[in-house]
Parts: sequence; C-alpha cells; structure tokens
Amino acid sequence: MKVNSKYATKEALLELYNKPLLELVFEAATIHRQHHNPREVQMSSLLSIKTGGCPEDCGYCPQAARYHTDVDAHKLMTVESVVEQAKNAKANGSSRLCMGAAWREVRDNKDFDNVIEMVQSVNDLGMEVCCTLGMMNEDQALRLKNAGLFAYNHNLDTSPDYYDDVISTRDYEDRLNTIDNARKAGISVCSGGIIGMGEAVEDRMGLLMSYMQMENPPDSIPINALVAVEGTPLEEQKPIEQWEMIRMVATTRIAFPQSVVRLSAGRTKMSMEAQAMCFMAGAGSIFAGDKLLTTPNPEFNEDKEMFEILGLIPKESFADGEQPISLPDPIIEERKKKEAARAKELAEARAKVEANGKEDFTPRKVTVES
Ligand code: SAM
Ligand code: DTB
Ligand code: SF4
Repeated sequence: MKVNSKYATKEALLELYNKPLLELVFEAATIHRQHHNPREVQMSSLLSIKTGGCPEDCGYCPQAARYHTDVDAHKLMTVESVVEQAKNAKANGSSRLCMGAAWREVRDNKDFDNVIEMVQSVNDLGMEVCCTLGMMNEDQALRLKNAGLFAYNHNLDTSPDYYDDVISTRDYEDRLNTIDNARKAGISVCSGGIIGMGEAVEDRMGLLMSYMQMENPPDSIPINALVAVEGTPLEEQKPIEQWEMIRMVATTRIAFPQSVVRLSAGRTKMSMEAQAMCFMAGAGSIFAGDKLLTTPNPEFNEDKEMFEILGLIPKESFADGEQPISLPDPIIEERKKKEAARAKELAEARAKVEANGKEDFTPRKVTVES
C-alpha cells in the first residue's frame, strides 16, 4: 500500500488533518508500526557543497543571490573536503549524506564531474548518498545513478495553487519533470515541502495531493517548517505552532504508509516533547549536526540525548534498499584518459627538450687564435 486510498482526495486529507490531535497521532502511530520499526530514526547529515549566489527567486531561500542575507557565496567544495566531512558525519552516527548545491539546474561541466566523483566516494564509505542540485535531465540523472547515487531530493514545496506566490523563476511542472527523471533513472525519490510560508491548510493538503496523483509517490517526504531568514521575502512569517508540524507529519504518514517521513528544517524551534510526538506520529528521520545547509539545527549532543531519552535507535544505511554500485563514469574516464595522454606527451616533449638541450649545451670547441 504505497498510498492510502482512504485519503485520496483533498477533502478526505483535510478532514484527517483536522481530526482531534491525539486521534490523529494514534492513527498515524498505528500505521507507522505496520510498516516501519517505530524505534528506528535515521540520522542524515546535510552538506552545502556549493553555497549561495543562486539565480532563482524562491521566497524562502537565503541562498538566492537577489536577496540580501548573511549567506556568503562559495564555489563548489573539493572532492577531498566532501569526503572528510562525510567521514565525520558517519563517525557521528549519520547513515545518509545529503549534498545540496545552490544551483537552478545541473549543467554538464567540470563541476558536475566533480559531484559525480563525490557521489562515488561517499557511496564507497557505505553511506546513502542523496543530492539536491536543482533541475536535472534524464542523462544527468543516469550519470548520478551510475555513480552510486541513492536518492535525489527535489521538493514541490507547496500546492500548485500557492506555488506562484513563493517562486516565479521555475514552474511546478519543471519540478515534476525532474522528479520523473530521477524516478526513471531508478533513483529513490525524496520530495516534500515547507509549512509556515503563509499558505492555508488546503495548500498543505494540495501538496500531498500532488504526491497522491503520482504513479509512484516519493520514497521519502521531508516536512520542513520555514526557517524565516532575514533578507528573504518571507522574513516576517511567524513561526508555526508545533501542533501544526505534528499534524503535518501524522497526515503525511497516514497518507503514504511506506514512505519515510523526514522531520526536516525547523527543529530548533521545537521542544523535545513536540519532536517526540512527531516520532510517535511516524517521523523516521532527522537532519543531524548543528547546521542544515546555511541555517542552524540542534547541536549533535542535544539530539544524542534526545535519542537516549526517547529510546530511539539510529537507522542503519540501506535498510530501505540495496547499496548502489558505483560504476566508472565514462565522461570522467575519457577526460582522465585524455589528461593522461596529454601529460605523457608533455613529459616526452620535456624529456626531448632536455636531451636536445644537453646536446645544445655540449661545449663547442673554440679555437682561440693567438
Ligand atoms: N537548489 C536546489 C533546489 O532548489 O532544488 C537544492 C537546494 S534547496 C536549498 C532544497 C530545499 O530546501 C528547498 O526546496 C526547500 O524546500 C528547502 N529550504 C530552503 N530554504 C528553506 C528555509 N528557509 N526553510 C525551510 N526549508 C528551506
Ligand atoms: C529538505 O527538504 N530540507 C533540507 C534538504 N531537503 C536539502 C534543506 C533545508 C534547508 C533549510 C535552509 C538552509 O539551511 O539553508
Ligand atoms: Fe536556489 Fe534552491 Fe534556494 Fe531556490 S531553493 S533559491 S533553487 S538554492
């Protein structure tokens, strides 16, 4: 049961969302136990591999170049530093690494080649690798898949009706296409949204309806509470009530019994008790580490304590699917071959010059006439 056919209309979802809270949580907890181990919660780490300077206008995002926020733009991280961060995250108990780039879309250039190498290297560490790089086409999705990508995150963010109030530089349809490309390449789809952007509850259910209408709903559905960042158009939004996050998590859990519901951004504003209710209601993952992409997240030690108090166990990697095999990337292999050939040519040329040079510099016999 990938979707719960009892709640396949917006009206049914609305009714569910508005149920007496404890009834809603009980129903969600019951479904959660039928499909998942309720003690297991995955710790995932986020890593901003390319920060800021994004040309898009997503109203919530501190990384959009057009908004004046505190985020400094950085170019793509090196493969080595990503691997180092991934090892740290793994040592701290994370079984998944989500690498985010402030790009509108993936481009076929050297930066993408580097991302392919990052995916290969992190997959080799035995972690689930997730990327969120903006829009991508089918070929790019296939390259990522062959590199060993486990999941692709691309959020619809909100309902189709509210979408245009938040973003104008990219269509809802574009997002659906990218999700489709990930799915066709055999990559696990991670797609969800943000609550607290001024949308109505109908829009939250509209977002869930978009997933209901897919042939295959996302394998994981992140639920973010808006982190209102100074300088963005949504800076003045009031934080949502904790109950709303619990309701959204519970409704998502019931509507998509097999998906992993990810309690994502916004946890710094939530009490441990409210988070406990989210886990009760079926949240199966958190982002661990004191930073999301650019905004704060609870300290690692706070989460460790929370896991101990609530009796939660960090979920191992690849519990929901086999580890992909990282295959050599033909484009990178070709480039490396060319670079090796060029290096060989250069070395030979240098050797020749040196050899000739030596001849050239053999002292000539000079006859000095007296
Ligand atoms: N640039 C890529 C894209 O937009 O697809 C990937 C990175 S983007 C930061 C990933 C997701 O983070 C967004 O789709 C949005 O759902 C979430 N996000 C960004 N800023 C946020 C904020 N201030 N509060 C909550 N979620 C946020
Ligand atoms: C998702 O749904 N939430 C994460 C992850 N996918 C990439 C990102 C949250 C970003 C919050 C704002 C920031 O830190 O910049
Ligand atoms: Fe760019 Fe992604 Fe932020 Fe939108 S959400 S502005 S695409 S980084």
